[in-house]
Amino acid sequence: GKVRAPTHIISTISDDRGEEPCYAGVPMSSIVEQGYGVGDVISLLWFKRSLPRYCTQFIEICIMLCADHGPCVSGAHNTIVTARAGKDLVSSLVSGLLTIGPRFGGAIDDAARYFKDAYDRGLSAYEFVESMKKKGIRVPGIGHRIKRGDNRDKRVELLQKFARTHFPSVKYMEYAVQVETYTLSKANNLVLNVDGAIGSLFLDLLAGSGMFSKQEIDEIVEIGYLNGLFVLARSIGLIGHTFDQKRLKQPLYRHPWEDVLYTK
Ligand code: Q5B
Repeated sequence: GKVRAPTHIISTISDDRGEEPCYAGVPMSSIVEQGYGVGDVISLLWFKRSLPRYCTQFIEICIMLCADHGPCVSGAHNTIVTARAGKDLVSSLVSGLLTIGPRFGGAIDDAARYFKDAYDRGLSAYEFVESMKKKGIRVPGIGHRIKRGDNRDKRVELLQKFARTHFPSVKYMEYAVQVETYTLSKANNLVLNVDGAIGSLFLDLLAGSGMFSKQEIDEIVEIGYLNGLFVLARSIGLIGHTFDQKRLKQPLYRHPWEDVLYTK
């Protein structure tokens, strides 16, 4: 009989060999003709399944809300400096993307991991926060440079409002709110931030939609899919900042001496 040569790559999310490309088995014509959106495409290519409308809408809201947060955040700053150094679009974009990490925008996966672990183990907010403090770990998804207890992040409120209206359960998000209530009693800047809101609410989406087994949820949380939402979203804004600087013909950036503390 025929002997199949071993392949060097295994791929399960898309196929371009036929008359039209397919995402997780769904042909491109269906995607276009049935009015799929970006949330549906993310569902197919990341989660390999079609998710209910409220889930894809939630994904799209995350993308829209995280697309940009002004020129002063780490990512936009890097992109602006790079664009002003005369670099091309891709260089300017990746220079901004490279700042995404545990402090800036890339705390979503860890927020999901820690909130899930603490909630599933039945820890009170007090026990969770104090145990993190003992380990010297900042609570991912908590804290912001400019948002405060008396100046909440509107993005977080919008995500919470949507989920409270459409999700079957928001138990992880309510737990994150309990954590926030406790951290706010310690310091006014320790609010639930956009990373923490998305991390906790995505746990609710995974657990409440009935579309994922327990094993699949554990794998998604362990691999860390969710920072991808911020990376994807913020790319939109970083590309915008690149075009903005080029359009404005901004010169090479040099940081002013007065803003540096020169010391021995
Ligand atoms: N403290 C975000 O810190 C920030 C604590 C904490 C316990 C915490 C910090 C943090 C976890 C990571 C996280 C996502 C670095 C943030 C984002 C997207 C963005 C960005 C934008 C956008 C801010 C002062 C005191 C210290 C600390 C304590 C702080 N955070 N304790 N758990 N989580 N959070 N990142 O203001 O006793 O004085 O030593 O790492 O979730 O990135 O808009 O800017 O869309 O672009 O620099 O929204 O919270 O505060 O470092 O001076 O700390 O609070 O231990 O205590 P700050 P620090 P002490 S959303």
